Amino acid sequence: MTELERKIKAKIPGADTGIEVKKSLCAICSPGNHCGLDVYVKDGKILKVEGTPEHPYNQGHICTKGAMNRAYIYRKDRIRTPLRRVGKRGEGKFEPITWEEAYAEIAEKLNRVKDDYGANSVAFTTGYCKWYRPYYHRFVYAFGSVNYSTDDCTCYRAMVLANECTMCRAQGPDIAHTNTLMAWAWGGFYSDHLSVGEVEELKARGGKIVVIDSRITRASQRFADVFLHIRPGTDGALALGMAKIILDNGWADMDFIRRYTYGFEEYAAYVKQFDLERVARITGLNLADIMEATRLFATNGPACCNFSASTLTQQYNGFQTHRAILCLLGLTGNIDRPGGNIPSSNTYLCRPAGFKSRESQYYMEKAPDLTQMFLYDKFPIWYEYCHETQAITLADVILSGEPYPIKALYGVGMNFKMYPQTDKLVKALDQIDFFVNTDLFMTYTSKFADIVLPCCSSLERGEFKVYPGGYGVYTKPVIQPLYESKSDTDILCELARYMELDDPLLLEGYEASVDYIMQGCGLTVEQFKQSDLPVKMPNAAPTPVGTTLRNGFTTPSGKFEFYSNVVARYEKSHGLSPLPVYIPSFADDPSPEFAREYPFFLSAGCRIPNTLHSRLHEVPWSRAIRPEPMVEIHPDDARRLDIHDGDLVEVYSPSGSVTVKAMLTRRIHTGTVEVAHGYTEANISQVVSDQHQNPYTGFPGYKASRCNIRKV
Ligand SMILES: Nc1nc2c(c(=O)[nH]1)N[C@H]1C(S)=C(S)[C@@H](COP(=O)(O)OP(=O)(O)OC[C@H]3O[C@@H](n4cnc5c(=O)[nH]c(N)nc54)[C@H](O)[C@@H]3O)O[C@H]1N2
Ligand SMILES: Nc1nc2c(c(=O)[nH]1)N[C@H]1C(S)=C(S)[C@@H](COP(=O)(O)OP(=O)(O)OC[C@H]3O[C@@H](n4cnc5c(=O)[nH]c(N)nc54)[C@H](O)[C@@H]3O)O[C@H]1N2
Ligand SMILES: [Mo]
Repeated sequence: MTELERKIKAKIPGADTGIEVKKSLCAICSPGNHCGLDVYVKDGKILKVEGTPEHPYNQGHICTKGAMNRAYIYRKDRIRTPLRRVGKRGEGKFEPITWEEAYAEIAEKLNRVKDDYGANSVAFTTGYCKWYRPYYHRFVYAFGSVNYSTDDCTCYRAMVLANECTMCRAQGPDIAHTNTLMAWAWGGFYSDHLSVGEVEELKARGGKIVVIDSRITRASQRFADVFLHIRPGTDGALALGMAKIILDNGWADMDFIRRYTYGFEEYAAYVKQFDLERVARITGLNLADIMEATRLFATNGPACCNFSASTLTQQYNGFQTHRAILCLLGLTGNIDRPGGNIPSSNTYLCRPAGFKSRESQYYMEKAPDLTQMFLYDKFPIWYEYCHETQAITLADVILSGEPYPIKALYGVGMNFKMYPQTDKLVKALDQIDFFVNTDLFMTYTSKFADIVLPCCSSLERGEFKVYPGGYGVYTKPVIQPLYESKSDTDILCELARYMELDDPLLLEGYEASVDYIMQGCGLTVEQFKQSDLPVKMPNAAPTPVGTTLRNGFTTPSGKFEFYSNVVARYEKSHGLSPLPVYIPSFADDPSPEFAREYPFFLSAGCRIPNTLHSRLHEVPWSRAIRPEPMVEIHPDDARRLDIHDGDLVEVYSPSGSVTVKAMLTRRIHTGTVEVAHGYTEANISQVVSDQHQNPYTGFPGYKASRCNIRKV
């Protein structure tokens, strides 16, 4: 009996079941997780999934979403064949076509736009899915267009830009060796389940935890020694106020500041404005709590802080809020030392794994003239560091035809609902001649496409993935792709052949590209495929703590920059500030009339445990947990507006509205409302203006934008 058979027998006693347990990974949620899965398969069908106990990363754990893999993969709206639109855009009428017809038509149309208008007139974009990105990026550059964009235009990248302008690209908290954690806008229980374990351990060994959140959460209730229940969008003021307290009390690490930092004098002078009373007024917190949180952080070190992948940066002041928080770590010397925040380098797909790959070289060697990206002049910090178009204002670019017409749009997992003021983008589509989308499901967005291509899920394909600790894995399909679906990289490769792209490596396919990217790491795709589980890379060598302090930061001064030399270049031209300033979340429209008409602050998309963005709302199991989209309202506001639990309420702004049921809760502040995102029947992104953008990064203000509510 094989080990596998023994395992099945142990789990299903007495059975000669014909069931095989195969290894794969769950790609439903962020690339930061991608937990190992044991998939039970019989007759080519998935029966159920469990976490893989011997997987080095998740060690058997999976979350609510991971447990839904089977229901997700067998969603009723899986696309079965390539489709050509026969009805109006959005109507959902299609005819099935063959892959050959689809490729031929796409190749012909895209190459025609390139001939008539130039390659940049085809915009390429992708949603949240990450696994095919380097391959897709190179595909776009091989075609000759600079217009490659991803969900980075609203997620993660702004935090990375703030890191880069302050210290280095990637960094993270060393919770295993810390004494105090600042859990700042940390949604671990819902958004990052594997991060909870080490916080539990910190608590168990007597460490201190400060939770700073705009709602009462499971983390605030379970972990907080001090809980700062802050008003949304005011975190920058809190961070600067904490800096003043640290300086006034002599808690700053002056030795660290002298040796490793730049611009301290200017920063210290600026934070003087943030006295405790003013900060308490702005944030809605009480003085004693702010004092106590600051004391713990500054005197019970080493201390560290999680990073907020999107929440704190999806705000008008987001970039500077993240910088202000980093500056607290610099001020107390909690950088690149055990228990502080440690610089790291990403290996592949935003994951640090302790070895280097040639990921960016792989696509950058084909890059066209990047200064031709649209909005190049508008968000200089973005374009300083990022090799992608900031796509949030895609609708404006299409509608204005500036700086050049966009005639075709090629989407891979594109989801309009990710974009603020979604209807504007939908309207802009009228001016696009040709739109292709690739997805597993017939989504709201795909209904607008001229050609829809069916891709398959992670359990139906092979993909490469790295994990912390020096691991890499190349998965094998556990079932055949359903219907006529294919893996995204196979689709792109076959299309590249039809388009006659001049790129032999790309035409060789995904595996050859992975080999190119991982060259020098010690293993090839063929060798990875020998193992069902992640294998340790022979050449993995984690960077020791303290290396960055020794070698210097990646800023222009080589120091930790309180005063950013890169931002300073755009101070006069763009009105940007080199210091981590606090600007209220409605500085772009501070008029009293606007505040009167739209008195509520909206959080448009707090994470909920039963879905990832739009992906699981259509899975019945997930719907059963939360059958309808809801707006959360504080009971005091509800009483004033005569709103009761379950009443229909319109949430609106000048940009749009949704009508949803009210859910009364004391977890949030009065004057704020929260609506989860990704629902087709109530798309909250619609209510957020696409012009309400962070001036440094272009990120939309999904958190703390203004709205009003009324009973309908
Ligand atoms: N209102 C609001 N909007 C937001 C946010 C918010 O908080 N509030 N958050 C922003 C953030 S942080 C992010 S990351 C984005 C997420 O943005 P989205 O891109 O909207 O994320 P998803 O809905 O997960 O995925 C998009 C599409 O990819 C498809 N898909 C899944 N797997 C695959 C695959 O393997 N291949 C292909 N081709 N397609 C696949 C899914 O079916 C789905 O239709 O949303 C942003 N938009
Ligand atoms: N279940 C689930 N998990 C996900 C996702 C998902 O859609 N569903 N999406 C994935 C993606 S793409 C991302 S980017 C991450 C995001 O992951 P997180 O950053 O964890 O996202 P949120 O849960 O929106 O926000 C975290 C916490 O910040 C709080 N918060 C909101 N506004 C403010 C504010 O102004 N100040 C402060 N101090 N706190 C605030 C929220 O109440 C919440 O408790 O999640 C990933 N994981
Ligand atoms: Mo995200």
